[in-house]
Amino acid sequence: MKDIYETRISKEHKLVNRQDEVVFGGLISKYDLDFYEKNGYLLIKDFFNKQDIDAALFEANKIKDDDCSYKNYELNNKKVRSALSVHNHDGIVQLAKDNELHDLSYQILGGRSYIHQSRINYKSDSESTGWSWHSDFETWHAQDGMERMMCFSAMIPLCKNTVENGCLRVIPKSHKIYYSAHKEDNEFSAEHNFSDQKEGCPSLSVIDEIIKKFGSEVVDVLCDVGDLLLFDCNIMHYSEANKSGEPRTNLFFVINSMKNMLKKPFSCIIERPEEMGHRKNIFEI
Ligand code: 6CS
Ligand code: FE
Repeated sequence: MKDIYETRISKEHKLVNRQDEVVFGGLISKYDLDFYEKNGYLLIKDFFNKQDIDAALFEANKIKDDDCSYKNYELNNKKVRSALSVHNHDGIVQLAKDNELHDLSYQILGGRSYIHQSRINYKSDSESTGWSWHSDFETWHAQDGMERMMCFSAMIPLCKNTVENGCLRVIPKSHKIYYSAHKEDNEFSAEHNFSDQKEGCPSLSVIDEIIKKFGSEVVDVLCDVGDLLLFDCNIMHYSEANKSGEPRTNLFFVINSMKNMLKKPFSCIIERPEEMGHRKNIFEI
């Protein structure tokens, strides 16, 4: 079958139109899914109660220092960058089971869904690095075998997100175009790409082209504790390092449609570890 989101195959990159809906269940909702459909993200204020978020932050700090969780490390100083497959932990699982979040997922994806990836990103101090410009979907397609764009991230800030501490930055509307990446001369390991993405990232001139194409500006997504940020799997985003002097911790559930469960990676020989893209341990939403 033809791969409609081919990437990392040819020497040249391409920008191609998205072939999938953004909201599969219709736009009538008490939340502004019309905004989500058009812009590729939606910040919902005061979605969770603060005690639940405090419990999740407490657990996130415990996970950072435990010996059993799967973690990814900063390349320069070997400090913990992310912990993966965290959704079954006490203090976190109740957020993954939140009924309102489940209703939203059903509405966006038009049916049943599951957690493709859950992670905590720790930007602990000034030495923790940000993330380069990318579309998550490009990575998940190439490296995990996610075929279609029927997936989104639910980001739950466990700390306030500010410009100084490296909040997420997005290009509104960019989820409607797909960056089909050029093939790099070298292949990097799953771990290396997670710590410092070397494959699939567009150059700054491509980013400028996308910004001009949509007449958008880069938006700093400022969040408070209790907020929920939804963003489409294909929105172009990045984030800066944390320059605030205080740690900044965010929790993510990546929610994929049951109709879109992983196939073989589309542009990579070896499947990534289970913790980076669930195939066996399916947590239904
Ligand atoms: O490789 C991944 O799955 C992760 N990497 C990036 C750059 N974005 C999101 C994702 O969790
Ligand atoms: Fe990302």
